[in-house]
Amino acid sequence: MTKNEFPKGFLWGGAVAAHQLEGGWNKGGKGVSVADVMTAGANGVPREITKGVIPGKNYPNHEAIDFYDHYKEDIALFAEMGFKCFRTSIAWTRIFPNGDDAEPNEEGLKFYDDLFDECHKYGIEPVITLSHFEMPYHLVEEYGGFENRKVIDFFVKFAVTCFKRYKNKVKYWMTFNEIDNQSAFNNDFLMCTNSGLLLGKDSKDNEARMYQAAHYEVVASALAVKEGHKINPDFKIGTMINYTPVYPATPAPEDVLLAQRVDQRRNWFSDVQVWGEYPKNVEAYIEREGFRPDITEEDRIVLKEGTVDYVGFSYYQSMAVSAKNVAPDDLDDVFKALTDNPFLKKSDWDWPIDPVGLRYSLNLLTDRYHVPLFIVENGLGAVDKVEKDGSIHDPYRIDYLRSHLEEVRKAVVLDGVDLMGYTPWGCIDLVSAGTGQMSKRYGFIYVDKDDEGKGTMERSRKDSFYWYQKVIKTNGSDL
Ligand code: P53
Repeated sequence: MTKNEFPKGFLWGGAVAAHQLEGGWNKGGKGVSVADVMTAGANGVPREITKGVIPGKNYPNHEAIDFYDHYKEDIALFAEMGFKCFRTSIAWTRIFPNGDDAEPNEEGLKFYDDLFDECHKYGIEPVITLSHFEMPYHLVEEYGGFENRKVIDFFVKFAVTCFKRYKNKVKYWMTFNEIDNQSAFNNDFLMCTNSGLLLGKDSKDNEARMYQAAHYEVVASALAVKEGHKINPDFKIGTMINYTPVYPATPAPEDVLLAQRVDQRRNWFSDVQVWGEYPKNVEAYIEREGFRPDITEEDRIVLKEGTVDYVGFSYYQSMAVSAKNVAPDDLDDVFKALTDNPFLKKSDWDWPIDPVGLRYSLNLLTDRYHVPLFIVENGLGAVDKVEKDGSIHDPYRIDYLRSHLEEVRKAVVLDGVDLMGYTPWGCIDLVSAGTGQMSKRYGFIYVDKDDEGKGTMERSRKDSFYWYQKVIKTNGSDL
């Protein structure tokens, strides 16, 4: 490896999630997922979660960018950029439309067979998230989502069905996308997408509900890992967390302690999934607060038996916390601790931009977990302008990705971090998860569609497309 090159076989690619690009929400026997009952929000305006699909409302995921009917064309463009891998998810509702169906839906299974075949045609390795904010809505209505132990079995059945069907087509898996997002237990969107929990206006005990649901989820994940390794011992099955390093606002010891506490509250999910047991601080907190009444000895054994092979994570930003907002011992909702970091610029959606934080995270996760890492999301949501001649100049996106990749390279080359690959988020423009907008774009490939759902759906290459093509071609030595 020369000084500036990434390791041989490094998995360069891009990342998406089924519900954010496929569309075809009711095609091919697909059932309604939680993403199908979320309306379009805006910058700072949360998405509404409706009770079922209500006619006349704007549900941007229903059509999304119609990857369902465009995937061949889109994968050809990924291949043109030189992708070695492509991260997407399997929409649970294409396989089990209601979640509790006795038999899987063959048409849904066939869709992913074709999609994976199309990837392999170009030597692109699929990297698959099993559950990326796409739980069958029926499981929410009928069972209360992951608050119900029965949902573990439904998830495991879904996972095993996929593992068996695609055992020769998919090697890299992740169980739940950003499983740690639910640490924001007062956030309607994140609780619904992570665990199928509906909070409601007068909802009490959100924190207790989260710890119970999340426990069932880590058990479900461990069972899936265990079964997956039996089906194909070569599978690499990872966790997937939204890693956001936590900085103390100042060197005041209370700030430092608070930063540690916030990190503990957010990042225990992957601790359990990598170590096979809960960290002491979480056990103590749960005990003290009386959360998570249902945990069995058998669960603890399963957690030990189903530890993950790698840590996949998204990286967008860092956070800073101040004990002026909340004392370390009074911390419950981590959002209360947040403060501005005056050293960082922000995106148009107010996400602090912190490339060095990515190097810091790669080192921290390596020291903490001793397993390979995989950056499965990173990127800048921005408004793009199409010029009269059809070109799209997005130097801000190139700058963002370049500055992050420079830090990644240092982590790999100088610090010895074992990194499997890099898949920037939304390699093709898609529906924003947080806001439901099309105008918050991440792609190298532009899709002609606006927030009202209007446009030709035509795909075109942005400047960043050619930049990323060069990055891959030179294995990261020319950023
Ligand atoms: P968007 C924030 C809010 C919702 C989902 O986000 C998130 C995050 C980021 O921490 O997680 C991931 O679309 C997620 C993707 C999502 C991406 O971030 O709100 O895994 O599904 O699209 C970017 O700009």
